[in-house]
Amino acid sequence: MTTAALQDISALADFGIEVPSWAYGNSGTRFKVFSTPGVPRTPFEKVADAAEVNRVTGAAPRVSLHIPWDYVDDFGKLAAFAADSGVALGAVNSNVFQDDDYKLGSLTNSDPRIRAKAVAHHLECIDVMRATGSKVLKLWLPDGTNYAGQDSIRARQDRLAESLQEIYAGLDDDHRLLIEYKFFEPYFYTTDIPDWGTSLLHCLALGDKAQVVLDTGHHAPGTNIEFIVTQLIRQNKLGAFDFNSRNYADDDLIVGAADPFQLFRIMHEIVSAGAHLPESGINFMLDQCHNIEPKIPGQIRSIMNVQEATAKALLVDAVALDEAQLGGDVLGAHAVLMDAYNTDVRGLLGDLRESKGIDRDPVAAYARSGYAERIESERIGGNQASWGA
Ligand code: PSV
Ligand code: MN
Ligand code: MN
Repeated sequence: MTTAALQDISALADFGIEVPSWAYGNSGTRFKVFSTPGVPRTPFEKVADAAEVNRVTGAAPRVSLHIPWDYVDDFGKLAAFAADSGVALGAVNSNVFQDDDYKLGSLTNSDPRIRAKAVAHHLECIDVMRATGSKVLKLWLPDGTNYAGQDSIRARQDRLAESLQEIYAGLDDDHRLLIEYKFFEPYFYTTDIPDWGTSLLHCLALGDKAQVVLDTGHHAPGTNIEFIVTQLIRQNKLGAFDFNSRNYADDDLIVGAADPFQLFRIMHEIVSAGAHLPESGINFMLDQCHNIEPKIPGQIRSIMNVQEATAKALLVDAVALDEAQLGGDVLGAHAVLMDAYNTDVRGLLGDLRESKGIDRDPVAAYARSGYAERIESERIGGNQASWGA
C-alpha cells in the first residue's frame, strides 16, 4: 500500500452520521429498563446530548426524532435550539407500535378507521418535518400476524400499498419517504414489510421520493448485507442506514461491536460506489439503545466505529483490487481488501480530528469535559426512551 493511499481518508472530513434521540433515554428489554443518572427529561435535553456527541466527534451533525416520543408544542423552537447547539434535526420517525388500536395492524388493518388514523399520524409527522426543516420521513411498519390464516397476506399488501400512497401524496417536493424492513417482531408468523424486496417493491410503486432504509440488525443470521447494499445502490433506492449490531435478533447494540468486519464490508461497497459522498443523499443514521452502558459515550464509540470502518474502506487500493479481480487472482484480490481492513486507522483519524480543530480522542475529551457530572447533578427524574416528552 502506498503512503498516498494510506493518507487518503480526507473524504471522512465531510462524512456525517445522524444520531437517534432515543439513544439518550433509558431503555432496556421487555424484562427490565435500567435507569441511568443524568438521562434527558425532555426532547430539548436529548438534543443537547446529541450536540455534545457532535462537539467531541465533529461527525454527528443531525439528530433523528421519534414521534410522539419527542413531541413538543413548538417544533420550530426545538429546531432553533438544535441550531444554536450546533446540530440540525434529521429524520422524523413515525410510531405505529404503541397504540391499542394497532394490535392487528396499522397501515394494513382491515378496519378503514384504523388505517385512516395511521395515515393521519404520518401526515402529522410531515407537518413536524415542515416545522423542523427535516426532509426525511422514516417509516418502520411493525404490522404482521402471528398465526397462519389470521389474515390474508395478499389483502394486507393491497391495504398497505393504498395507505402508503396516501402518505406519499402528503409529501412536499423536497421530502423523501424512507421505508424500513424487519424480518420479524413484534409479530412472529408474517411481517408486512419483512425484507428489502418488499420494501423496494412498495418504493418502486410509489415513485422517486420513496427509498429503502437498511437497518443492519433486521436480517436473518448469515444474510449478506453488503450484497443488499449494492443492489439498492444500483437502483438509487438506498435512502438510509439504521446502523447497529446484532448477535441474535434486533439487539440494537453498538454498531461494529459484534462484527466490525461486516461493517467494513458494507462500507467498502459504499465507498467503491462513491456513496459515502454527500451527493449520494444516503442518510447514515444510528438506531441503537444503550441498555447497560452510559449513553453519550456509547454514541461516541458508535460514531468512531463507523469512522474506523469507513477509513479502512477508503484505504482499499482500488487499482490493485481491480487488477486482481480482472486477472482472476482470487487470493490477491482478497489480500488487497484484508490489507486495508487490517490497517490501524486510529492515528489517521486522530490527525483528521486535529485538522478540524477537535481533540484527537473524543472519548477522553468527553470524560474531561465535565458534561456527565453536570447532567447527573442537574437532571433529576429522567425518562425512558419512549414517552420521553
Ligand atoms: C424497529 O425495530 C426500529 O429499528 C425502527 O427503526 C424503529 O423506529 C426503531 O427501531 C426504534 O424503535
Ligand atoms: Mn431501525
Ligand atoms: Mn430495530
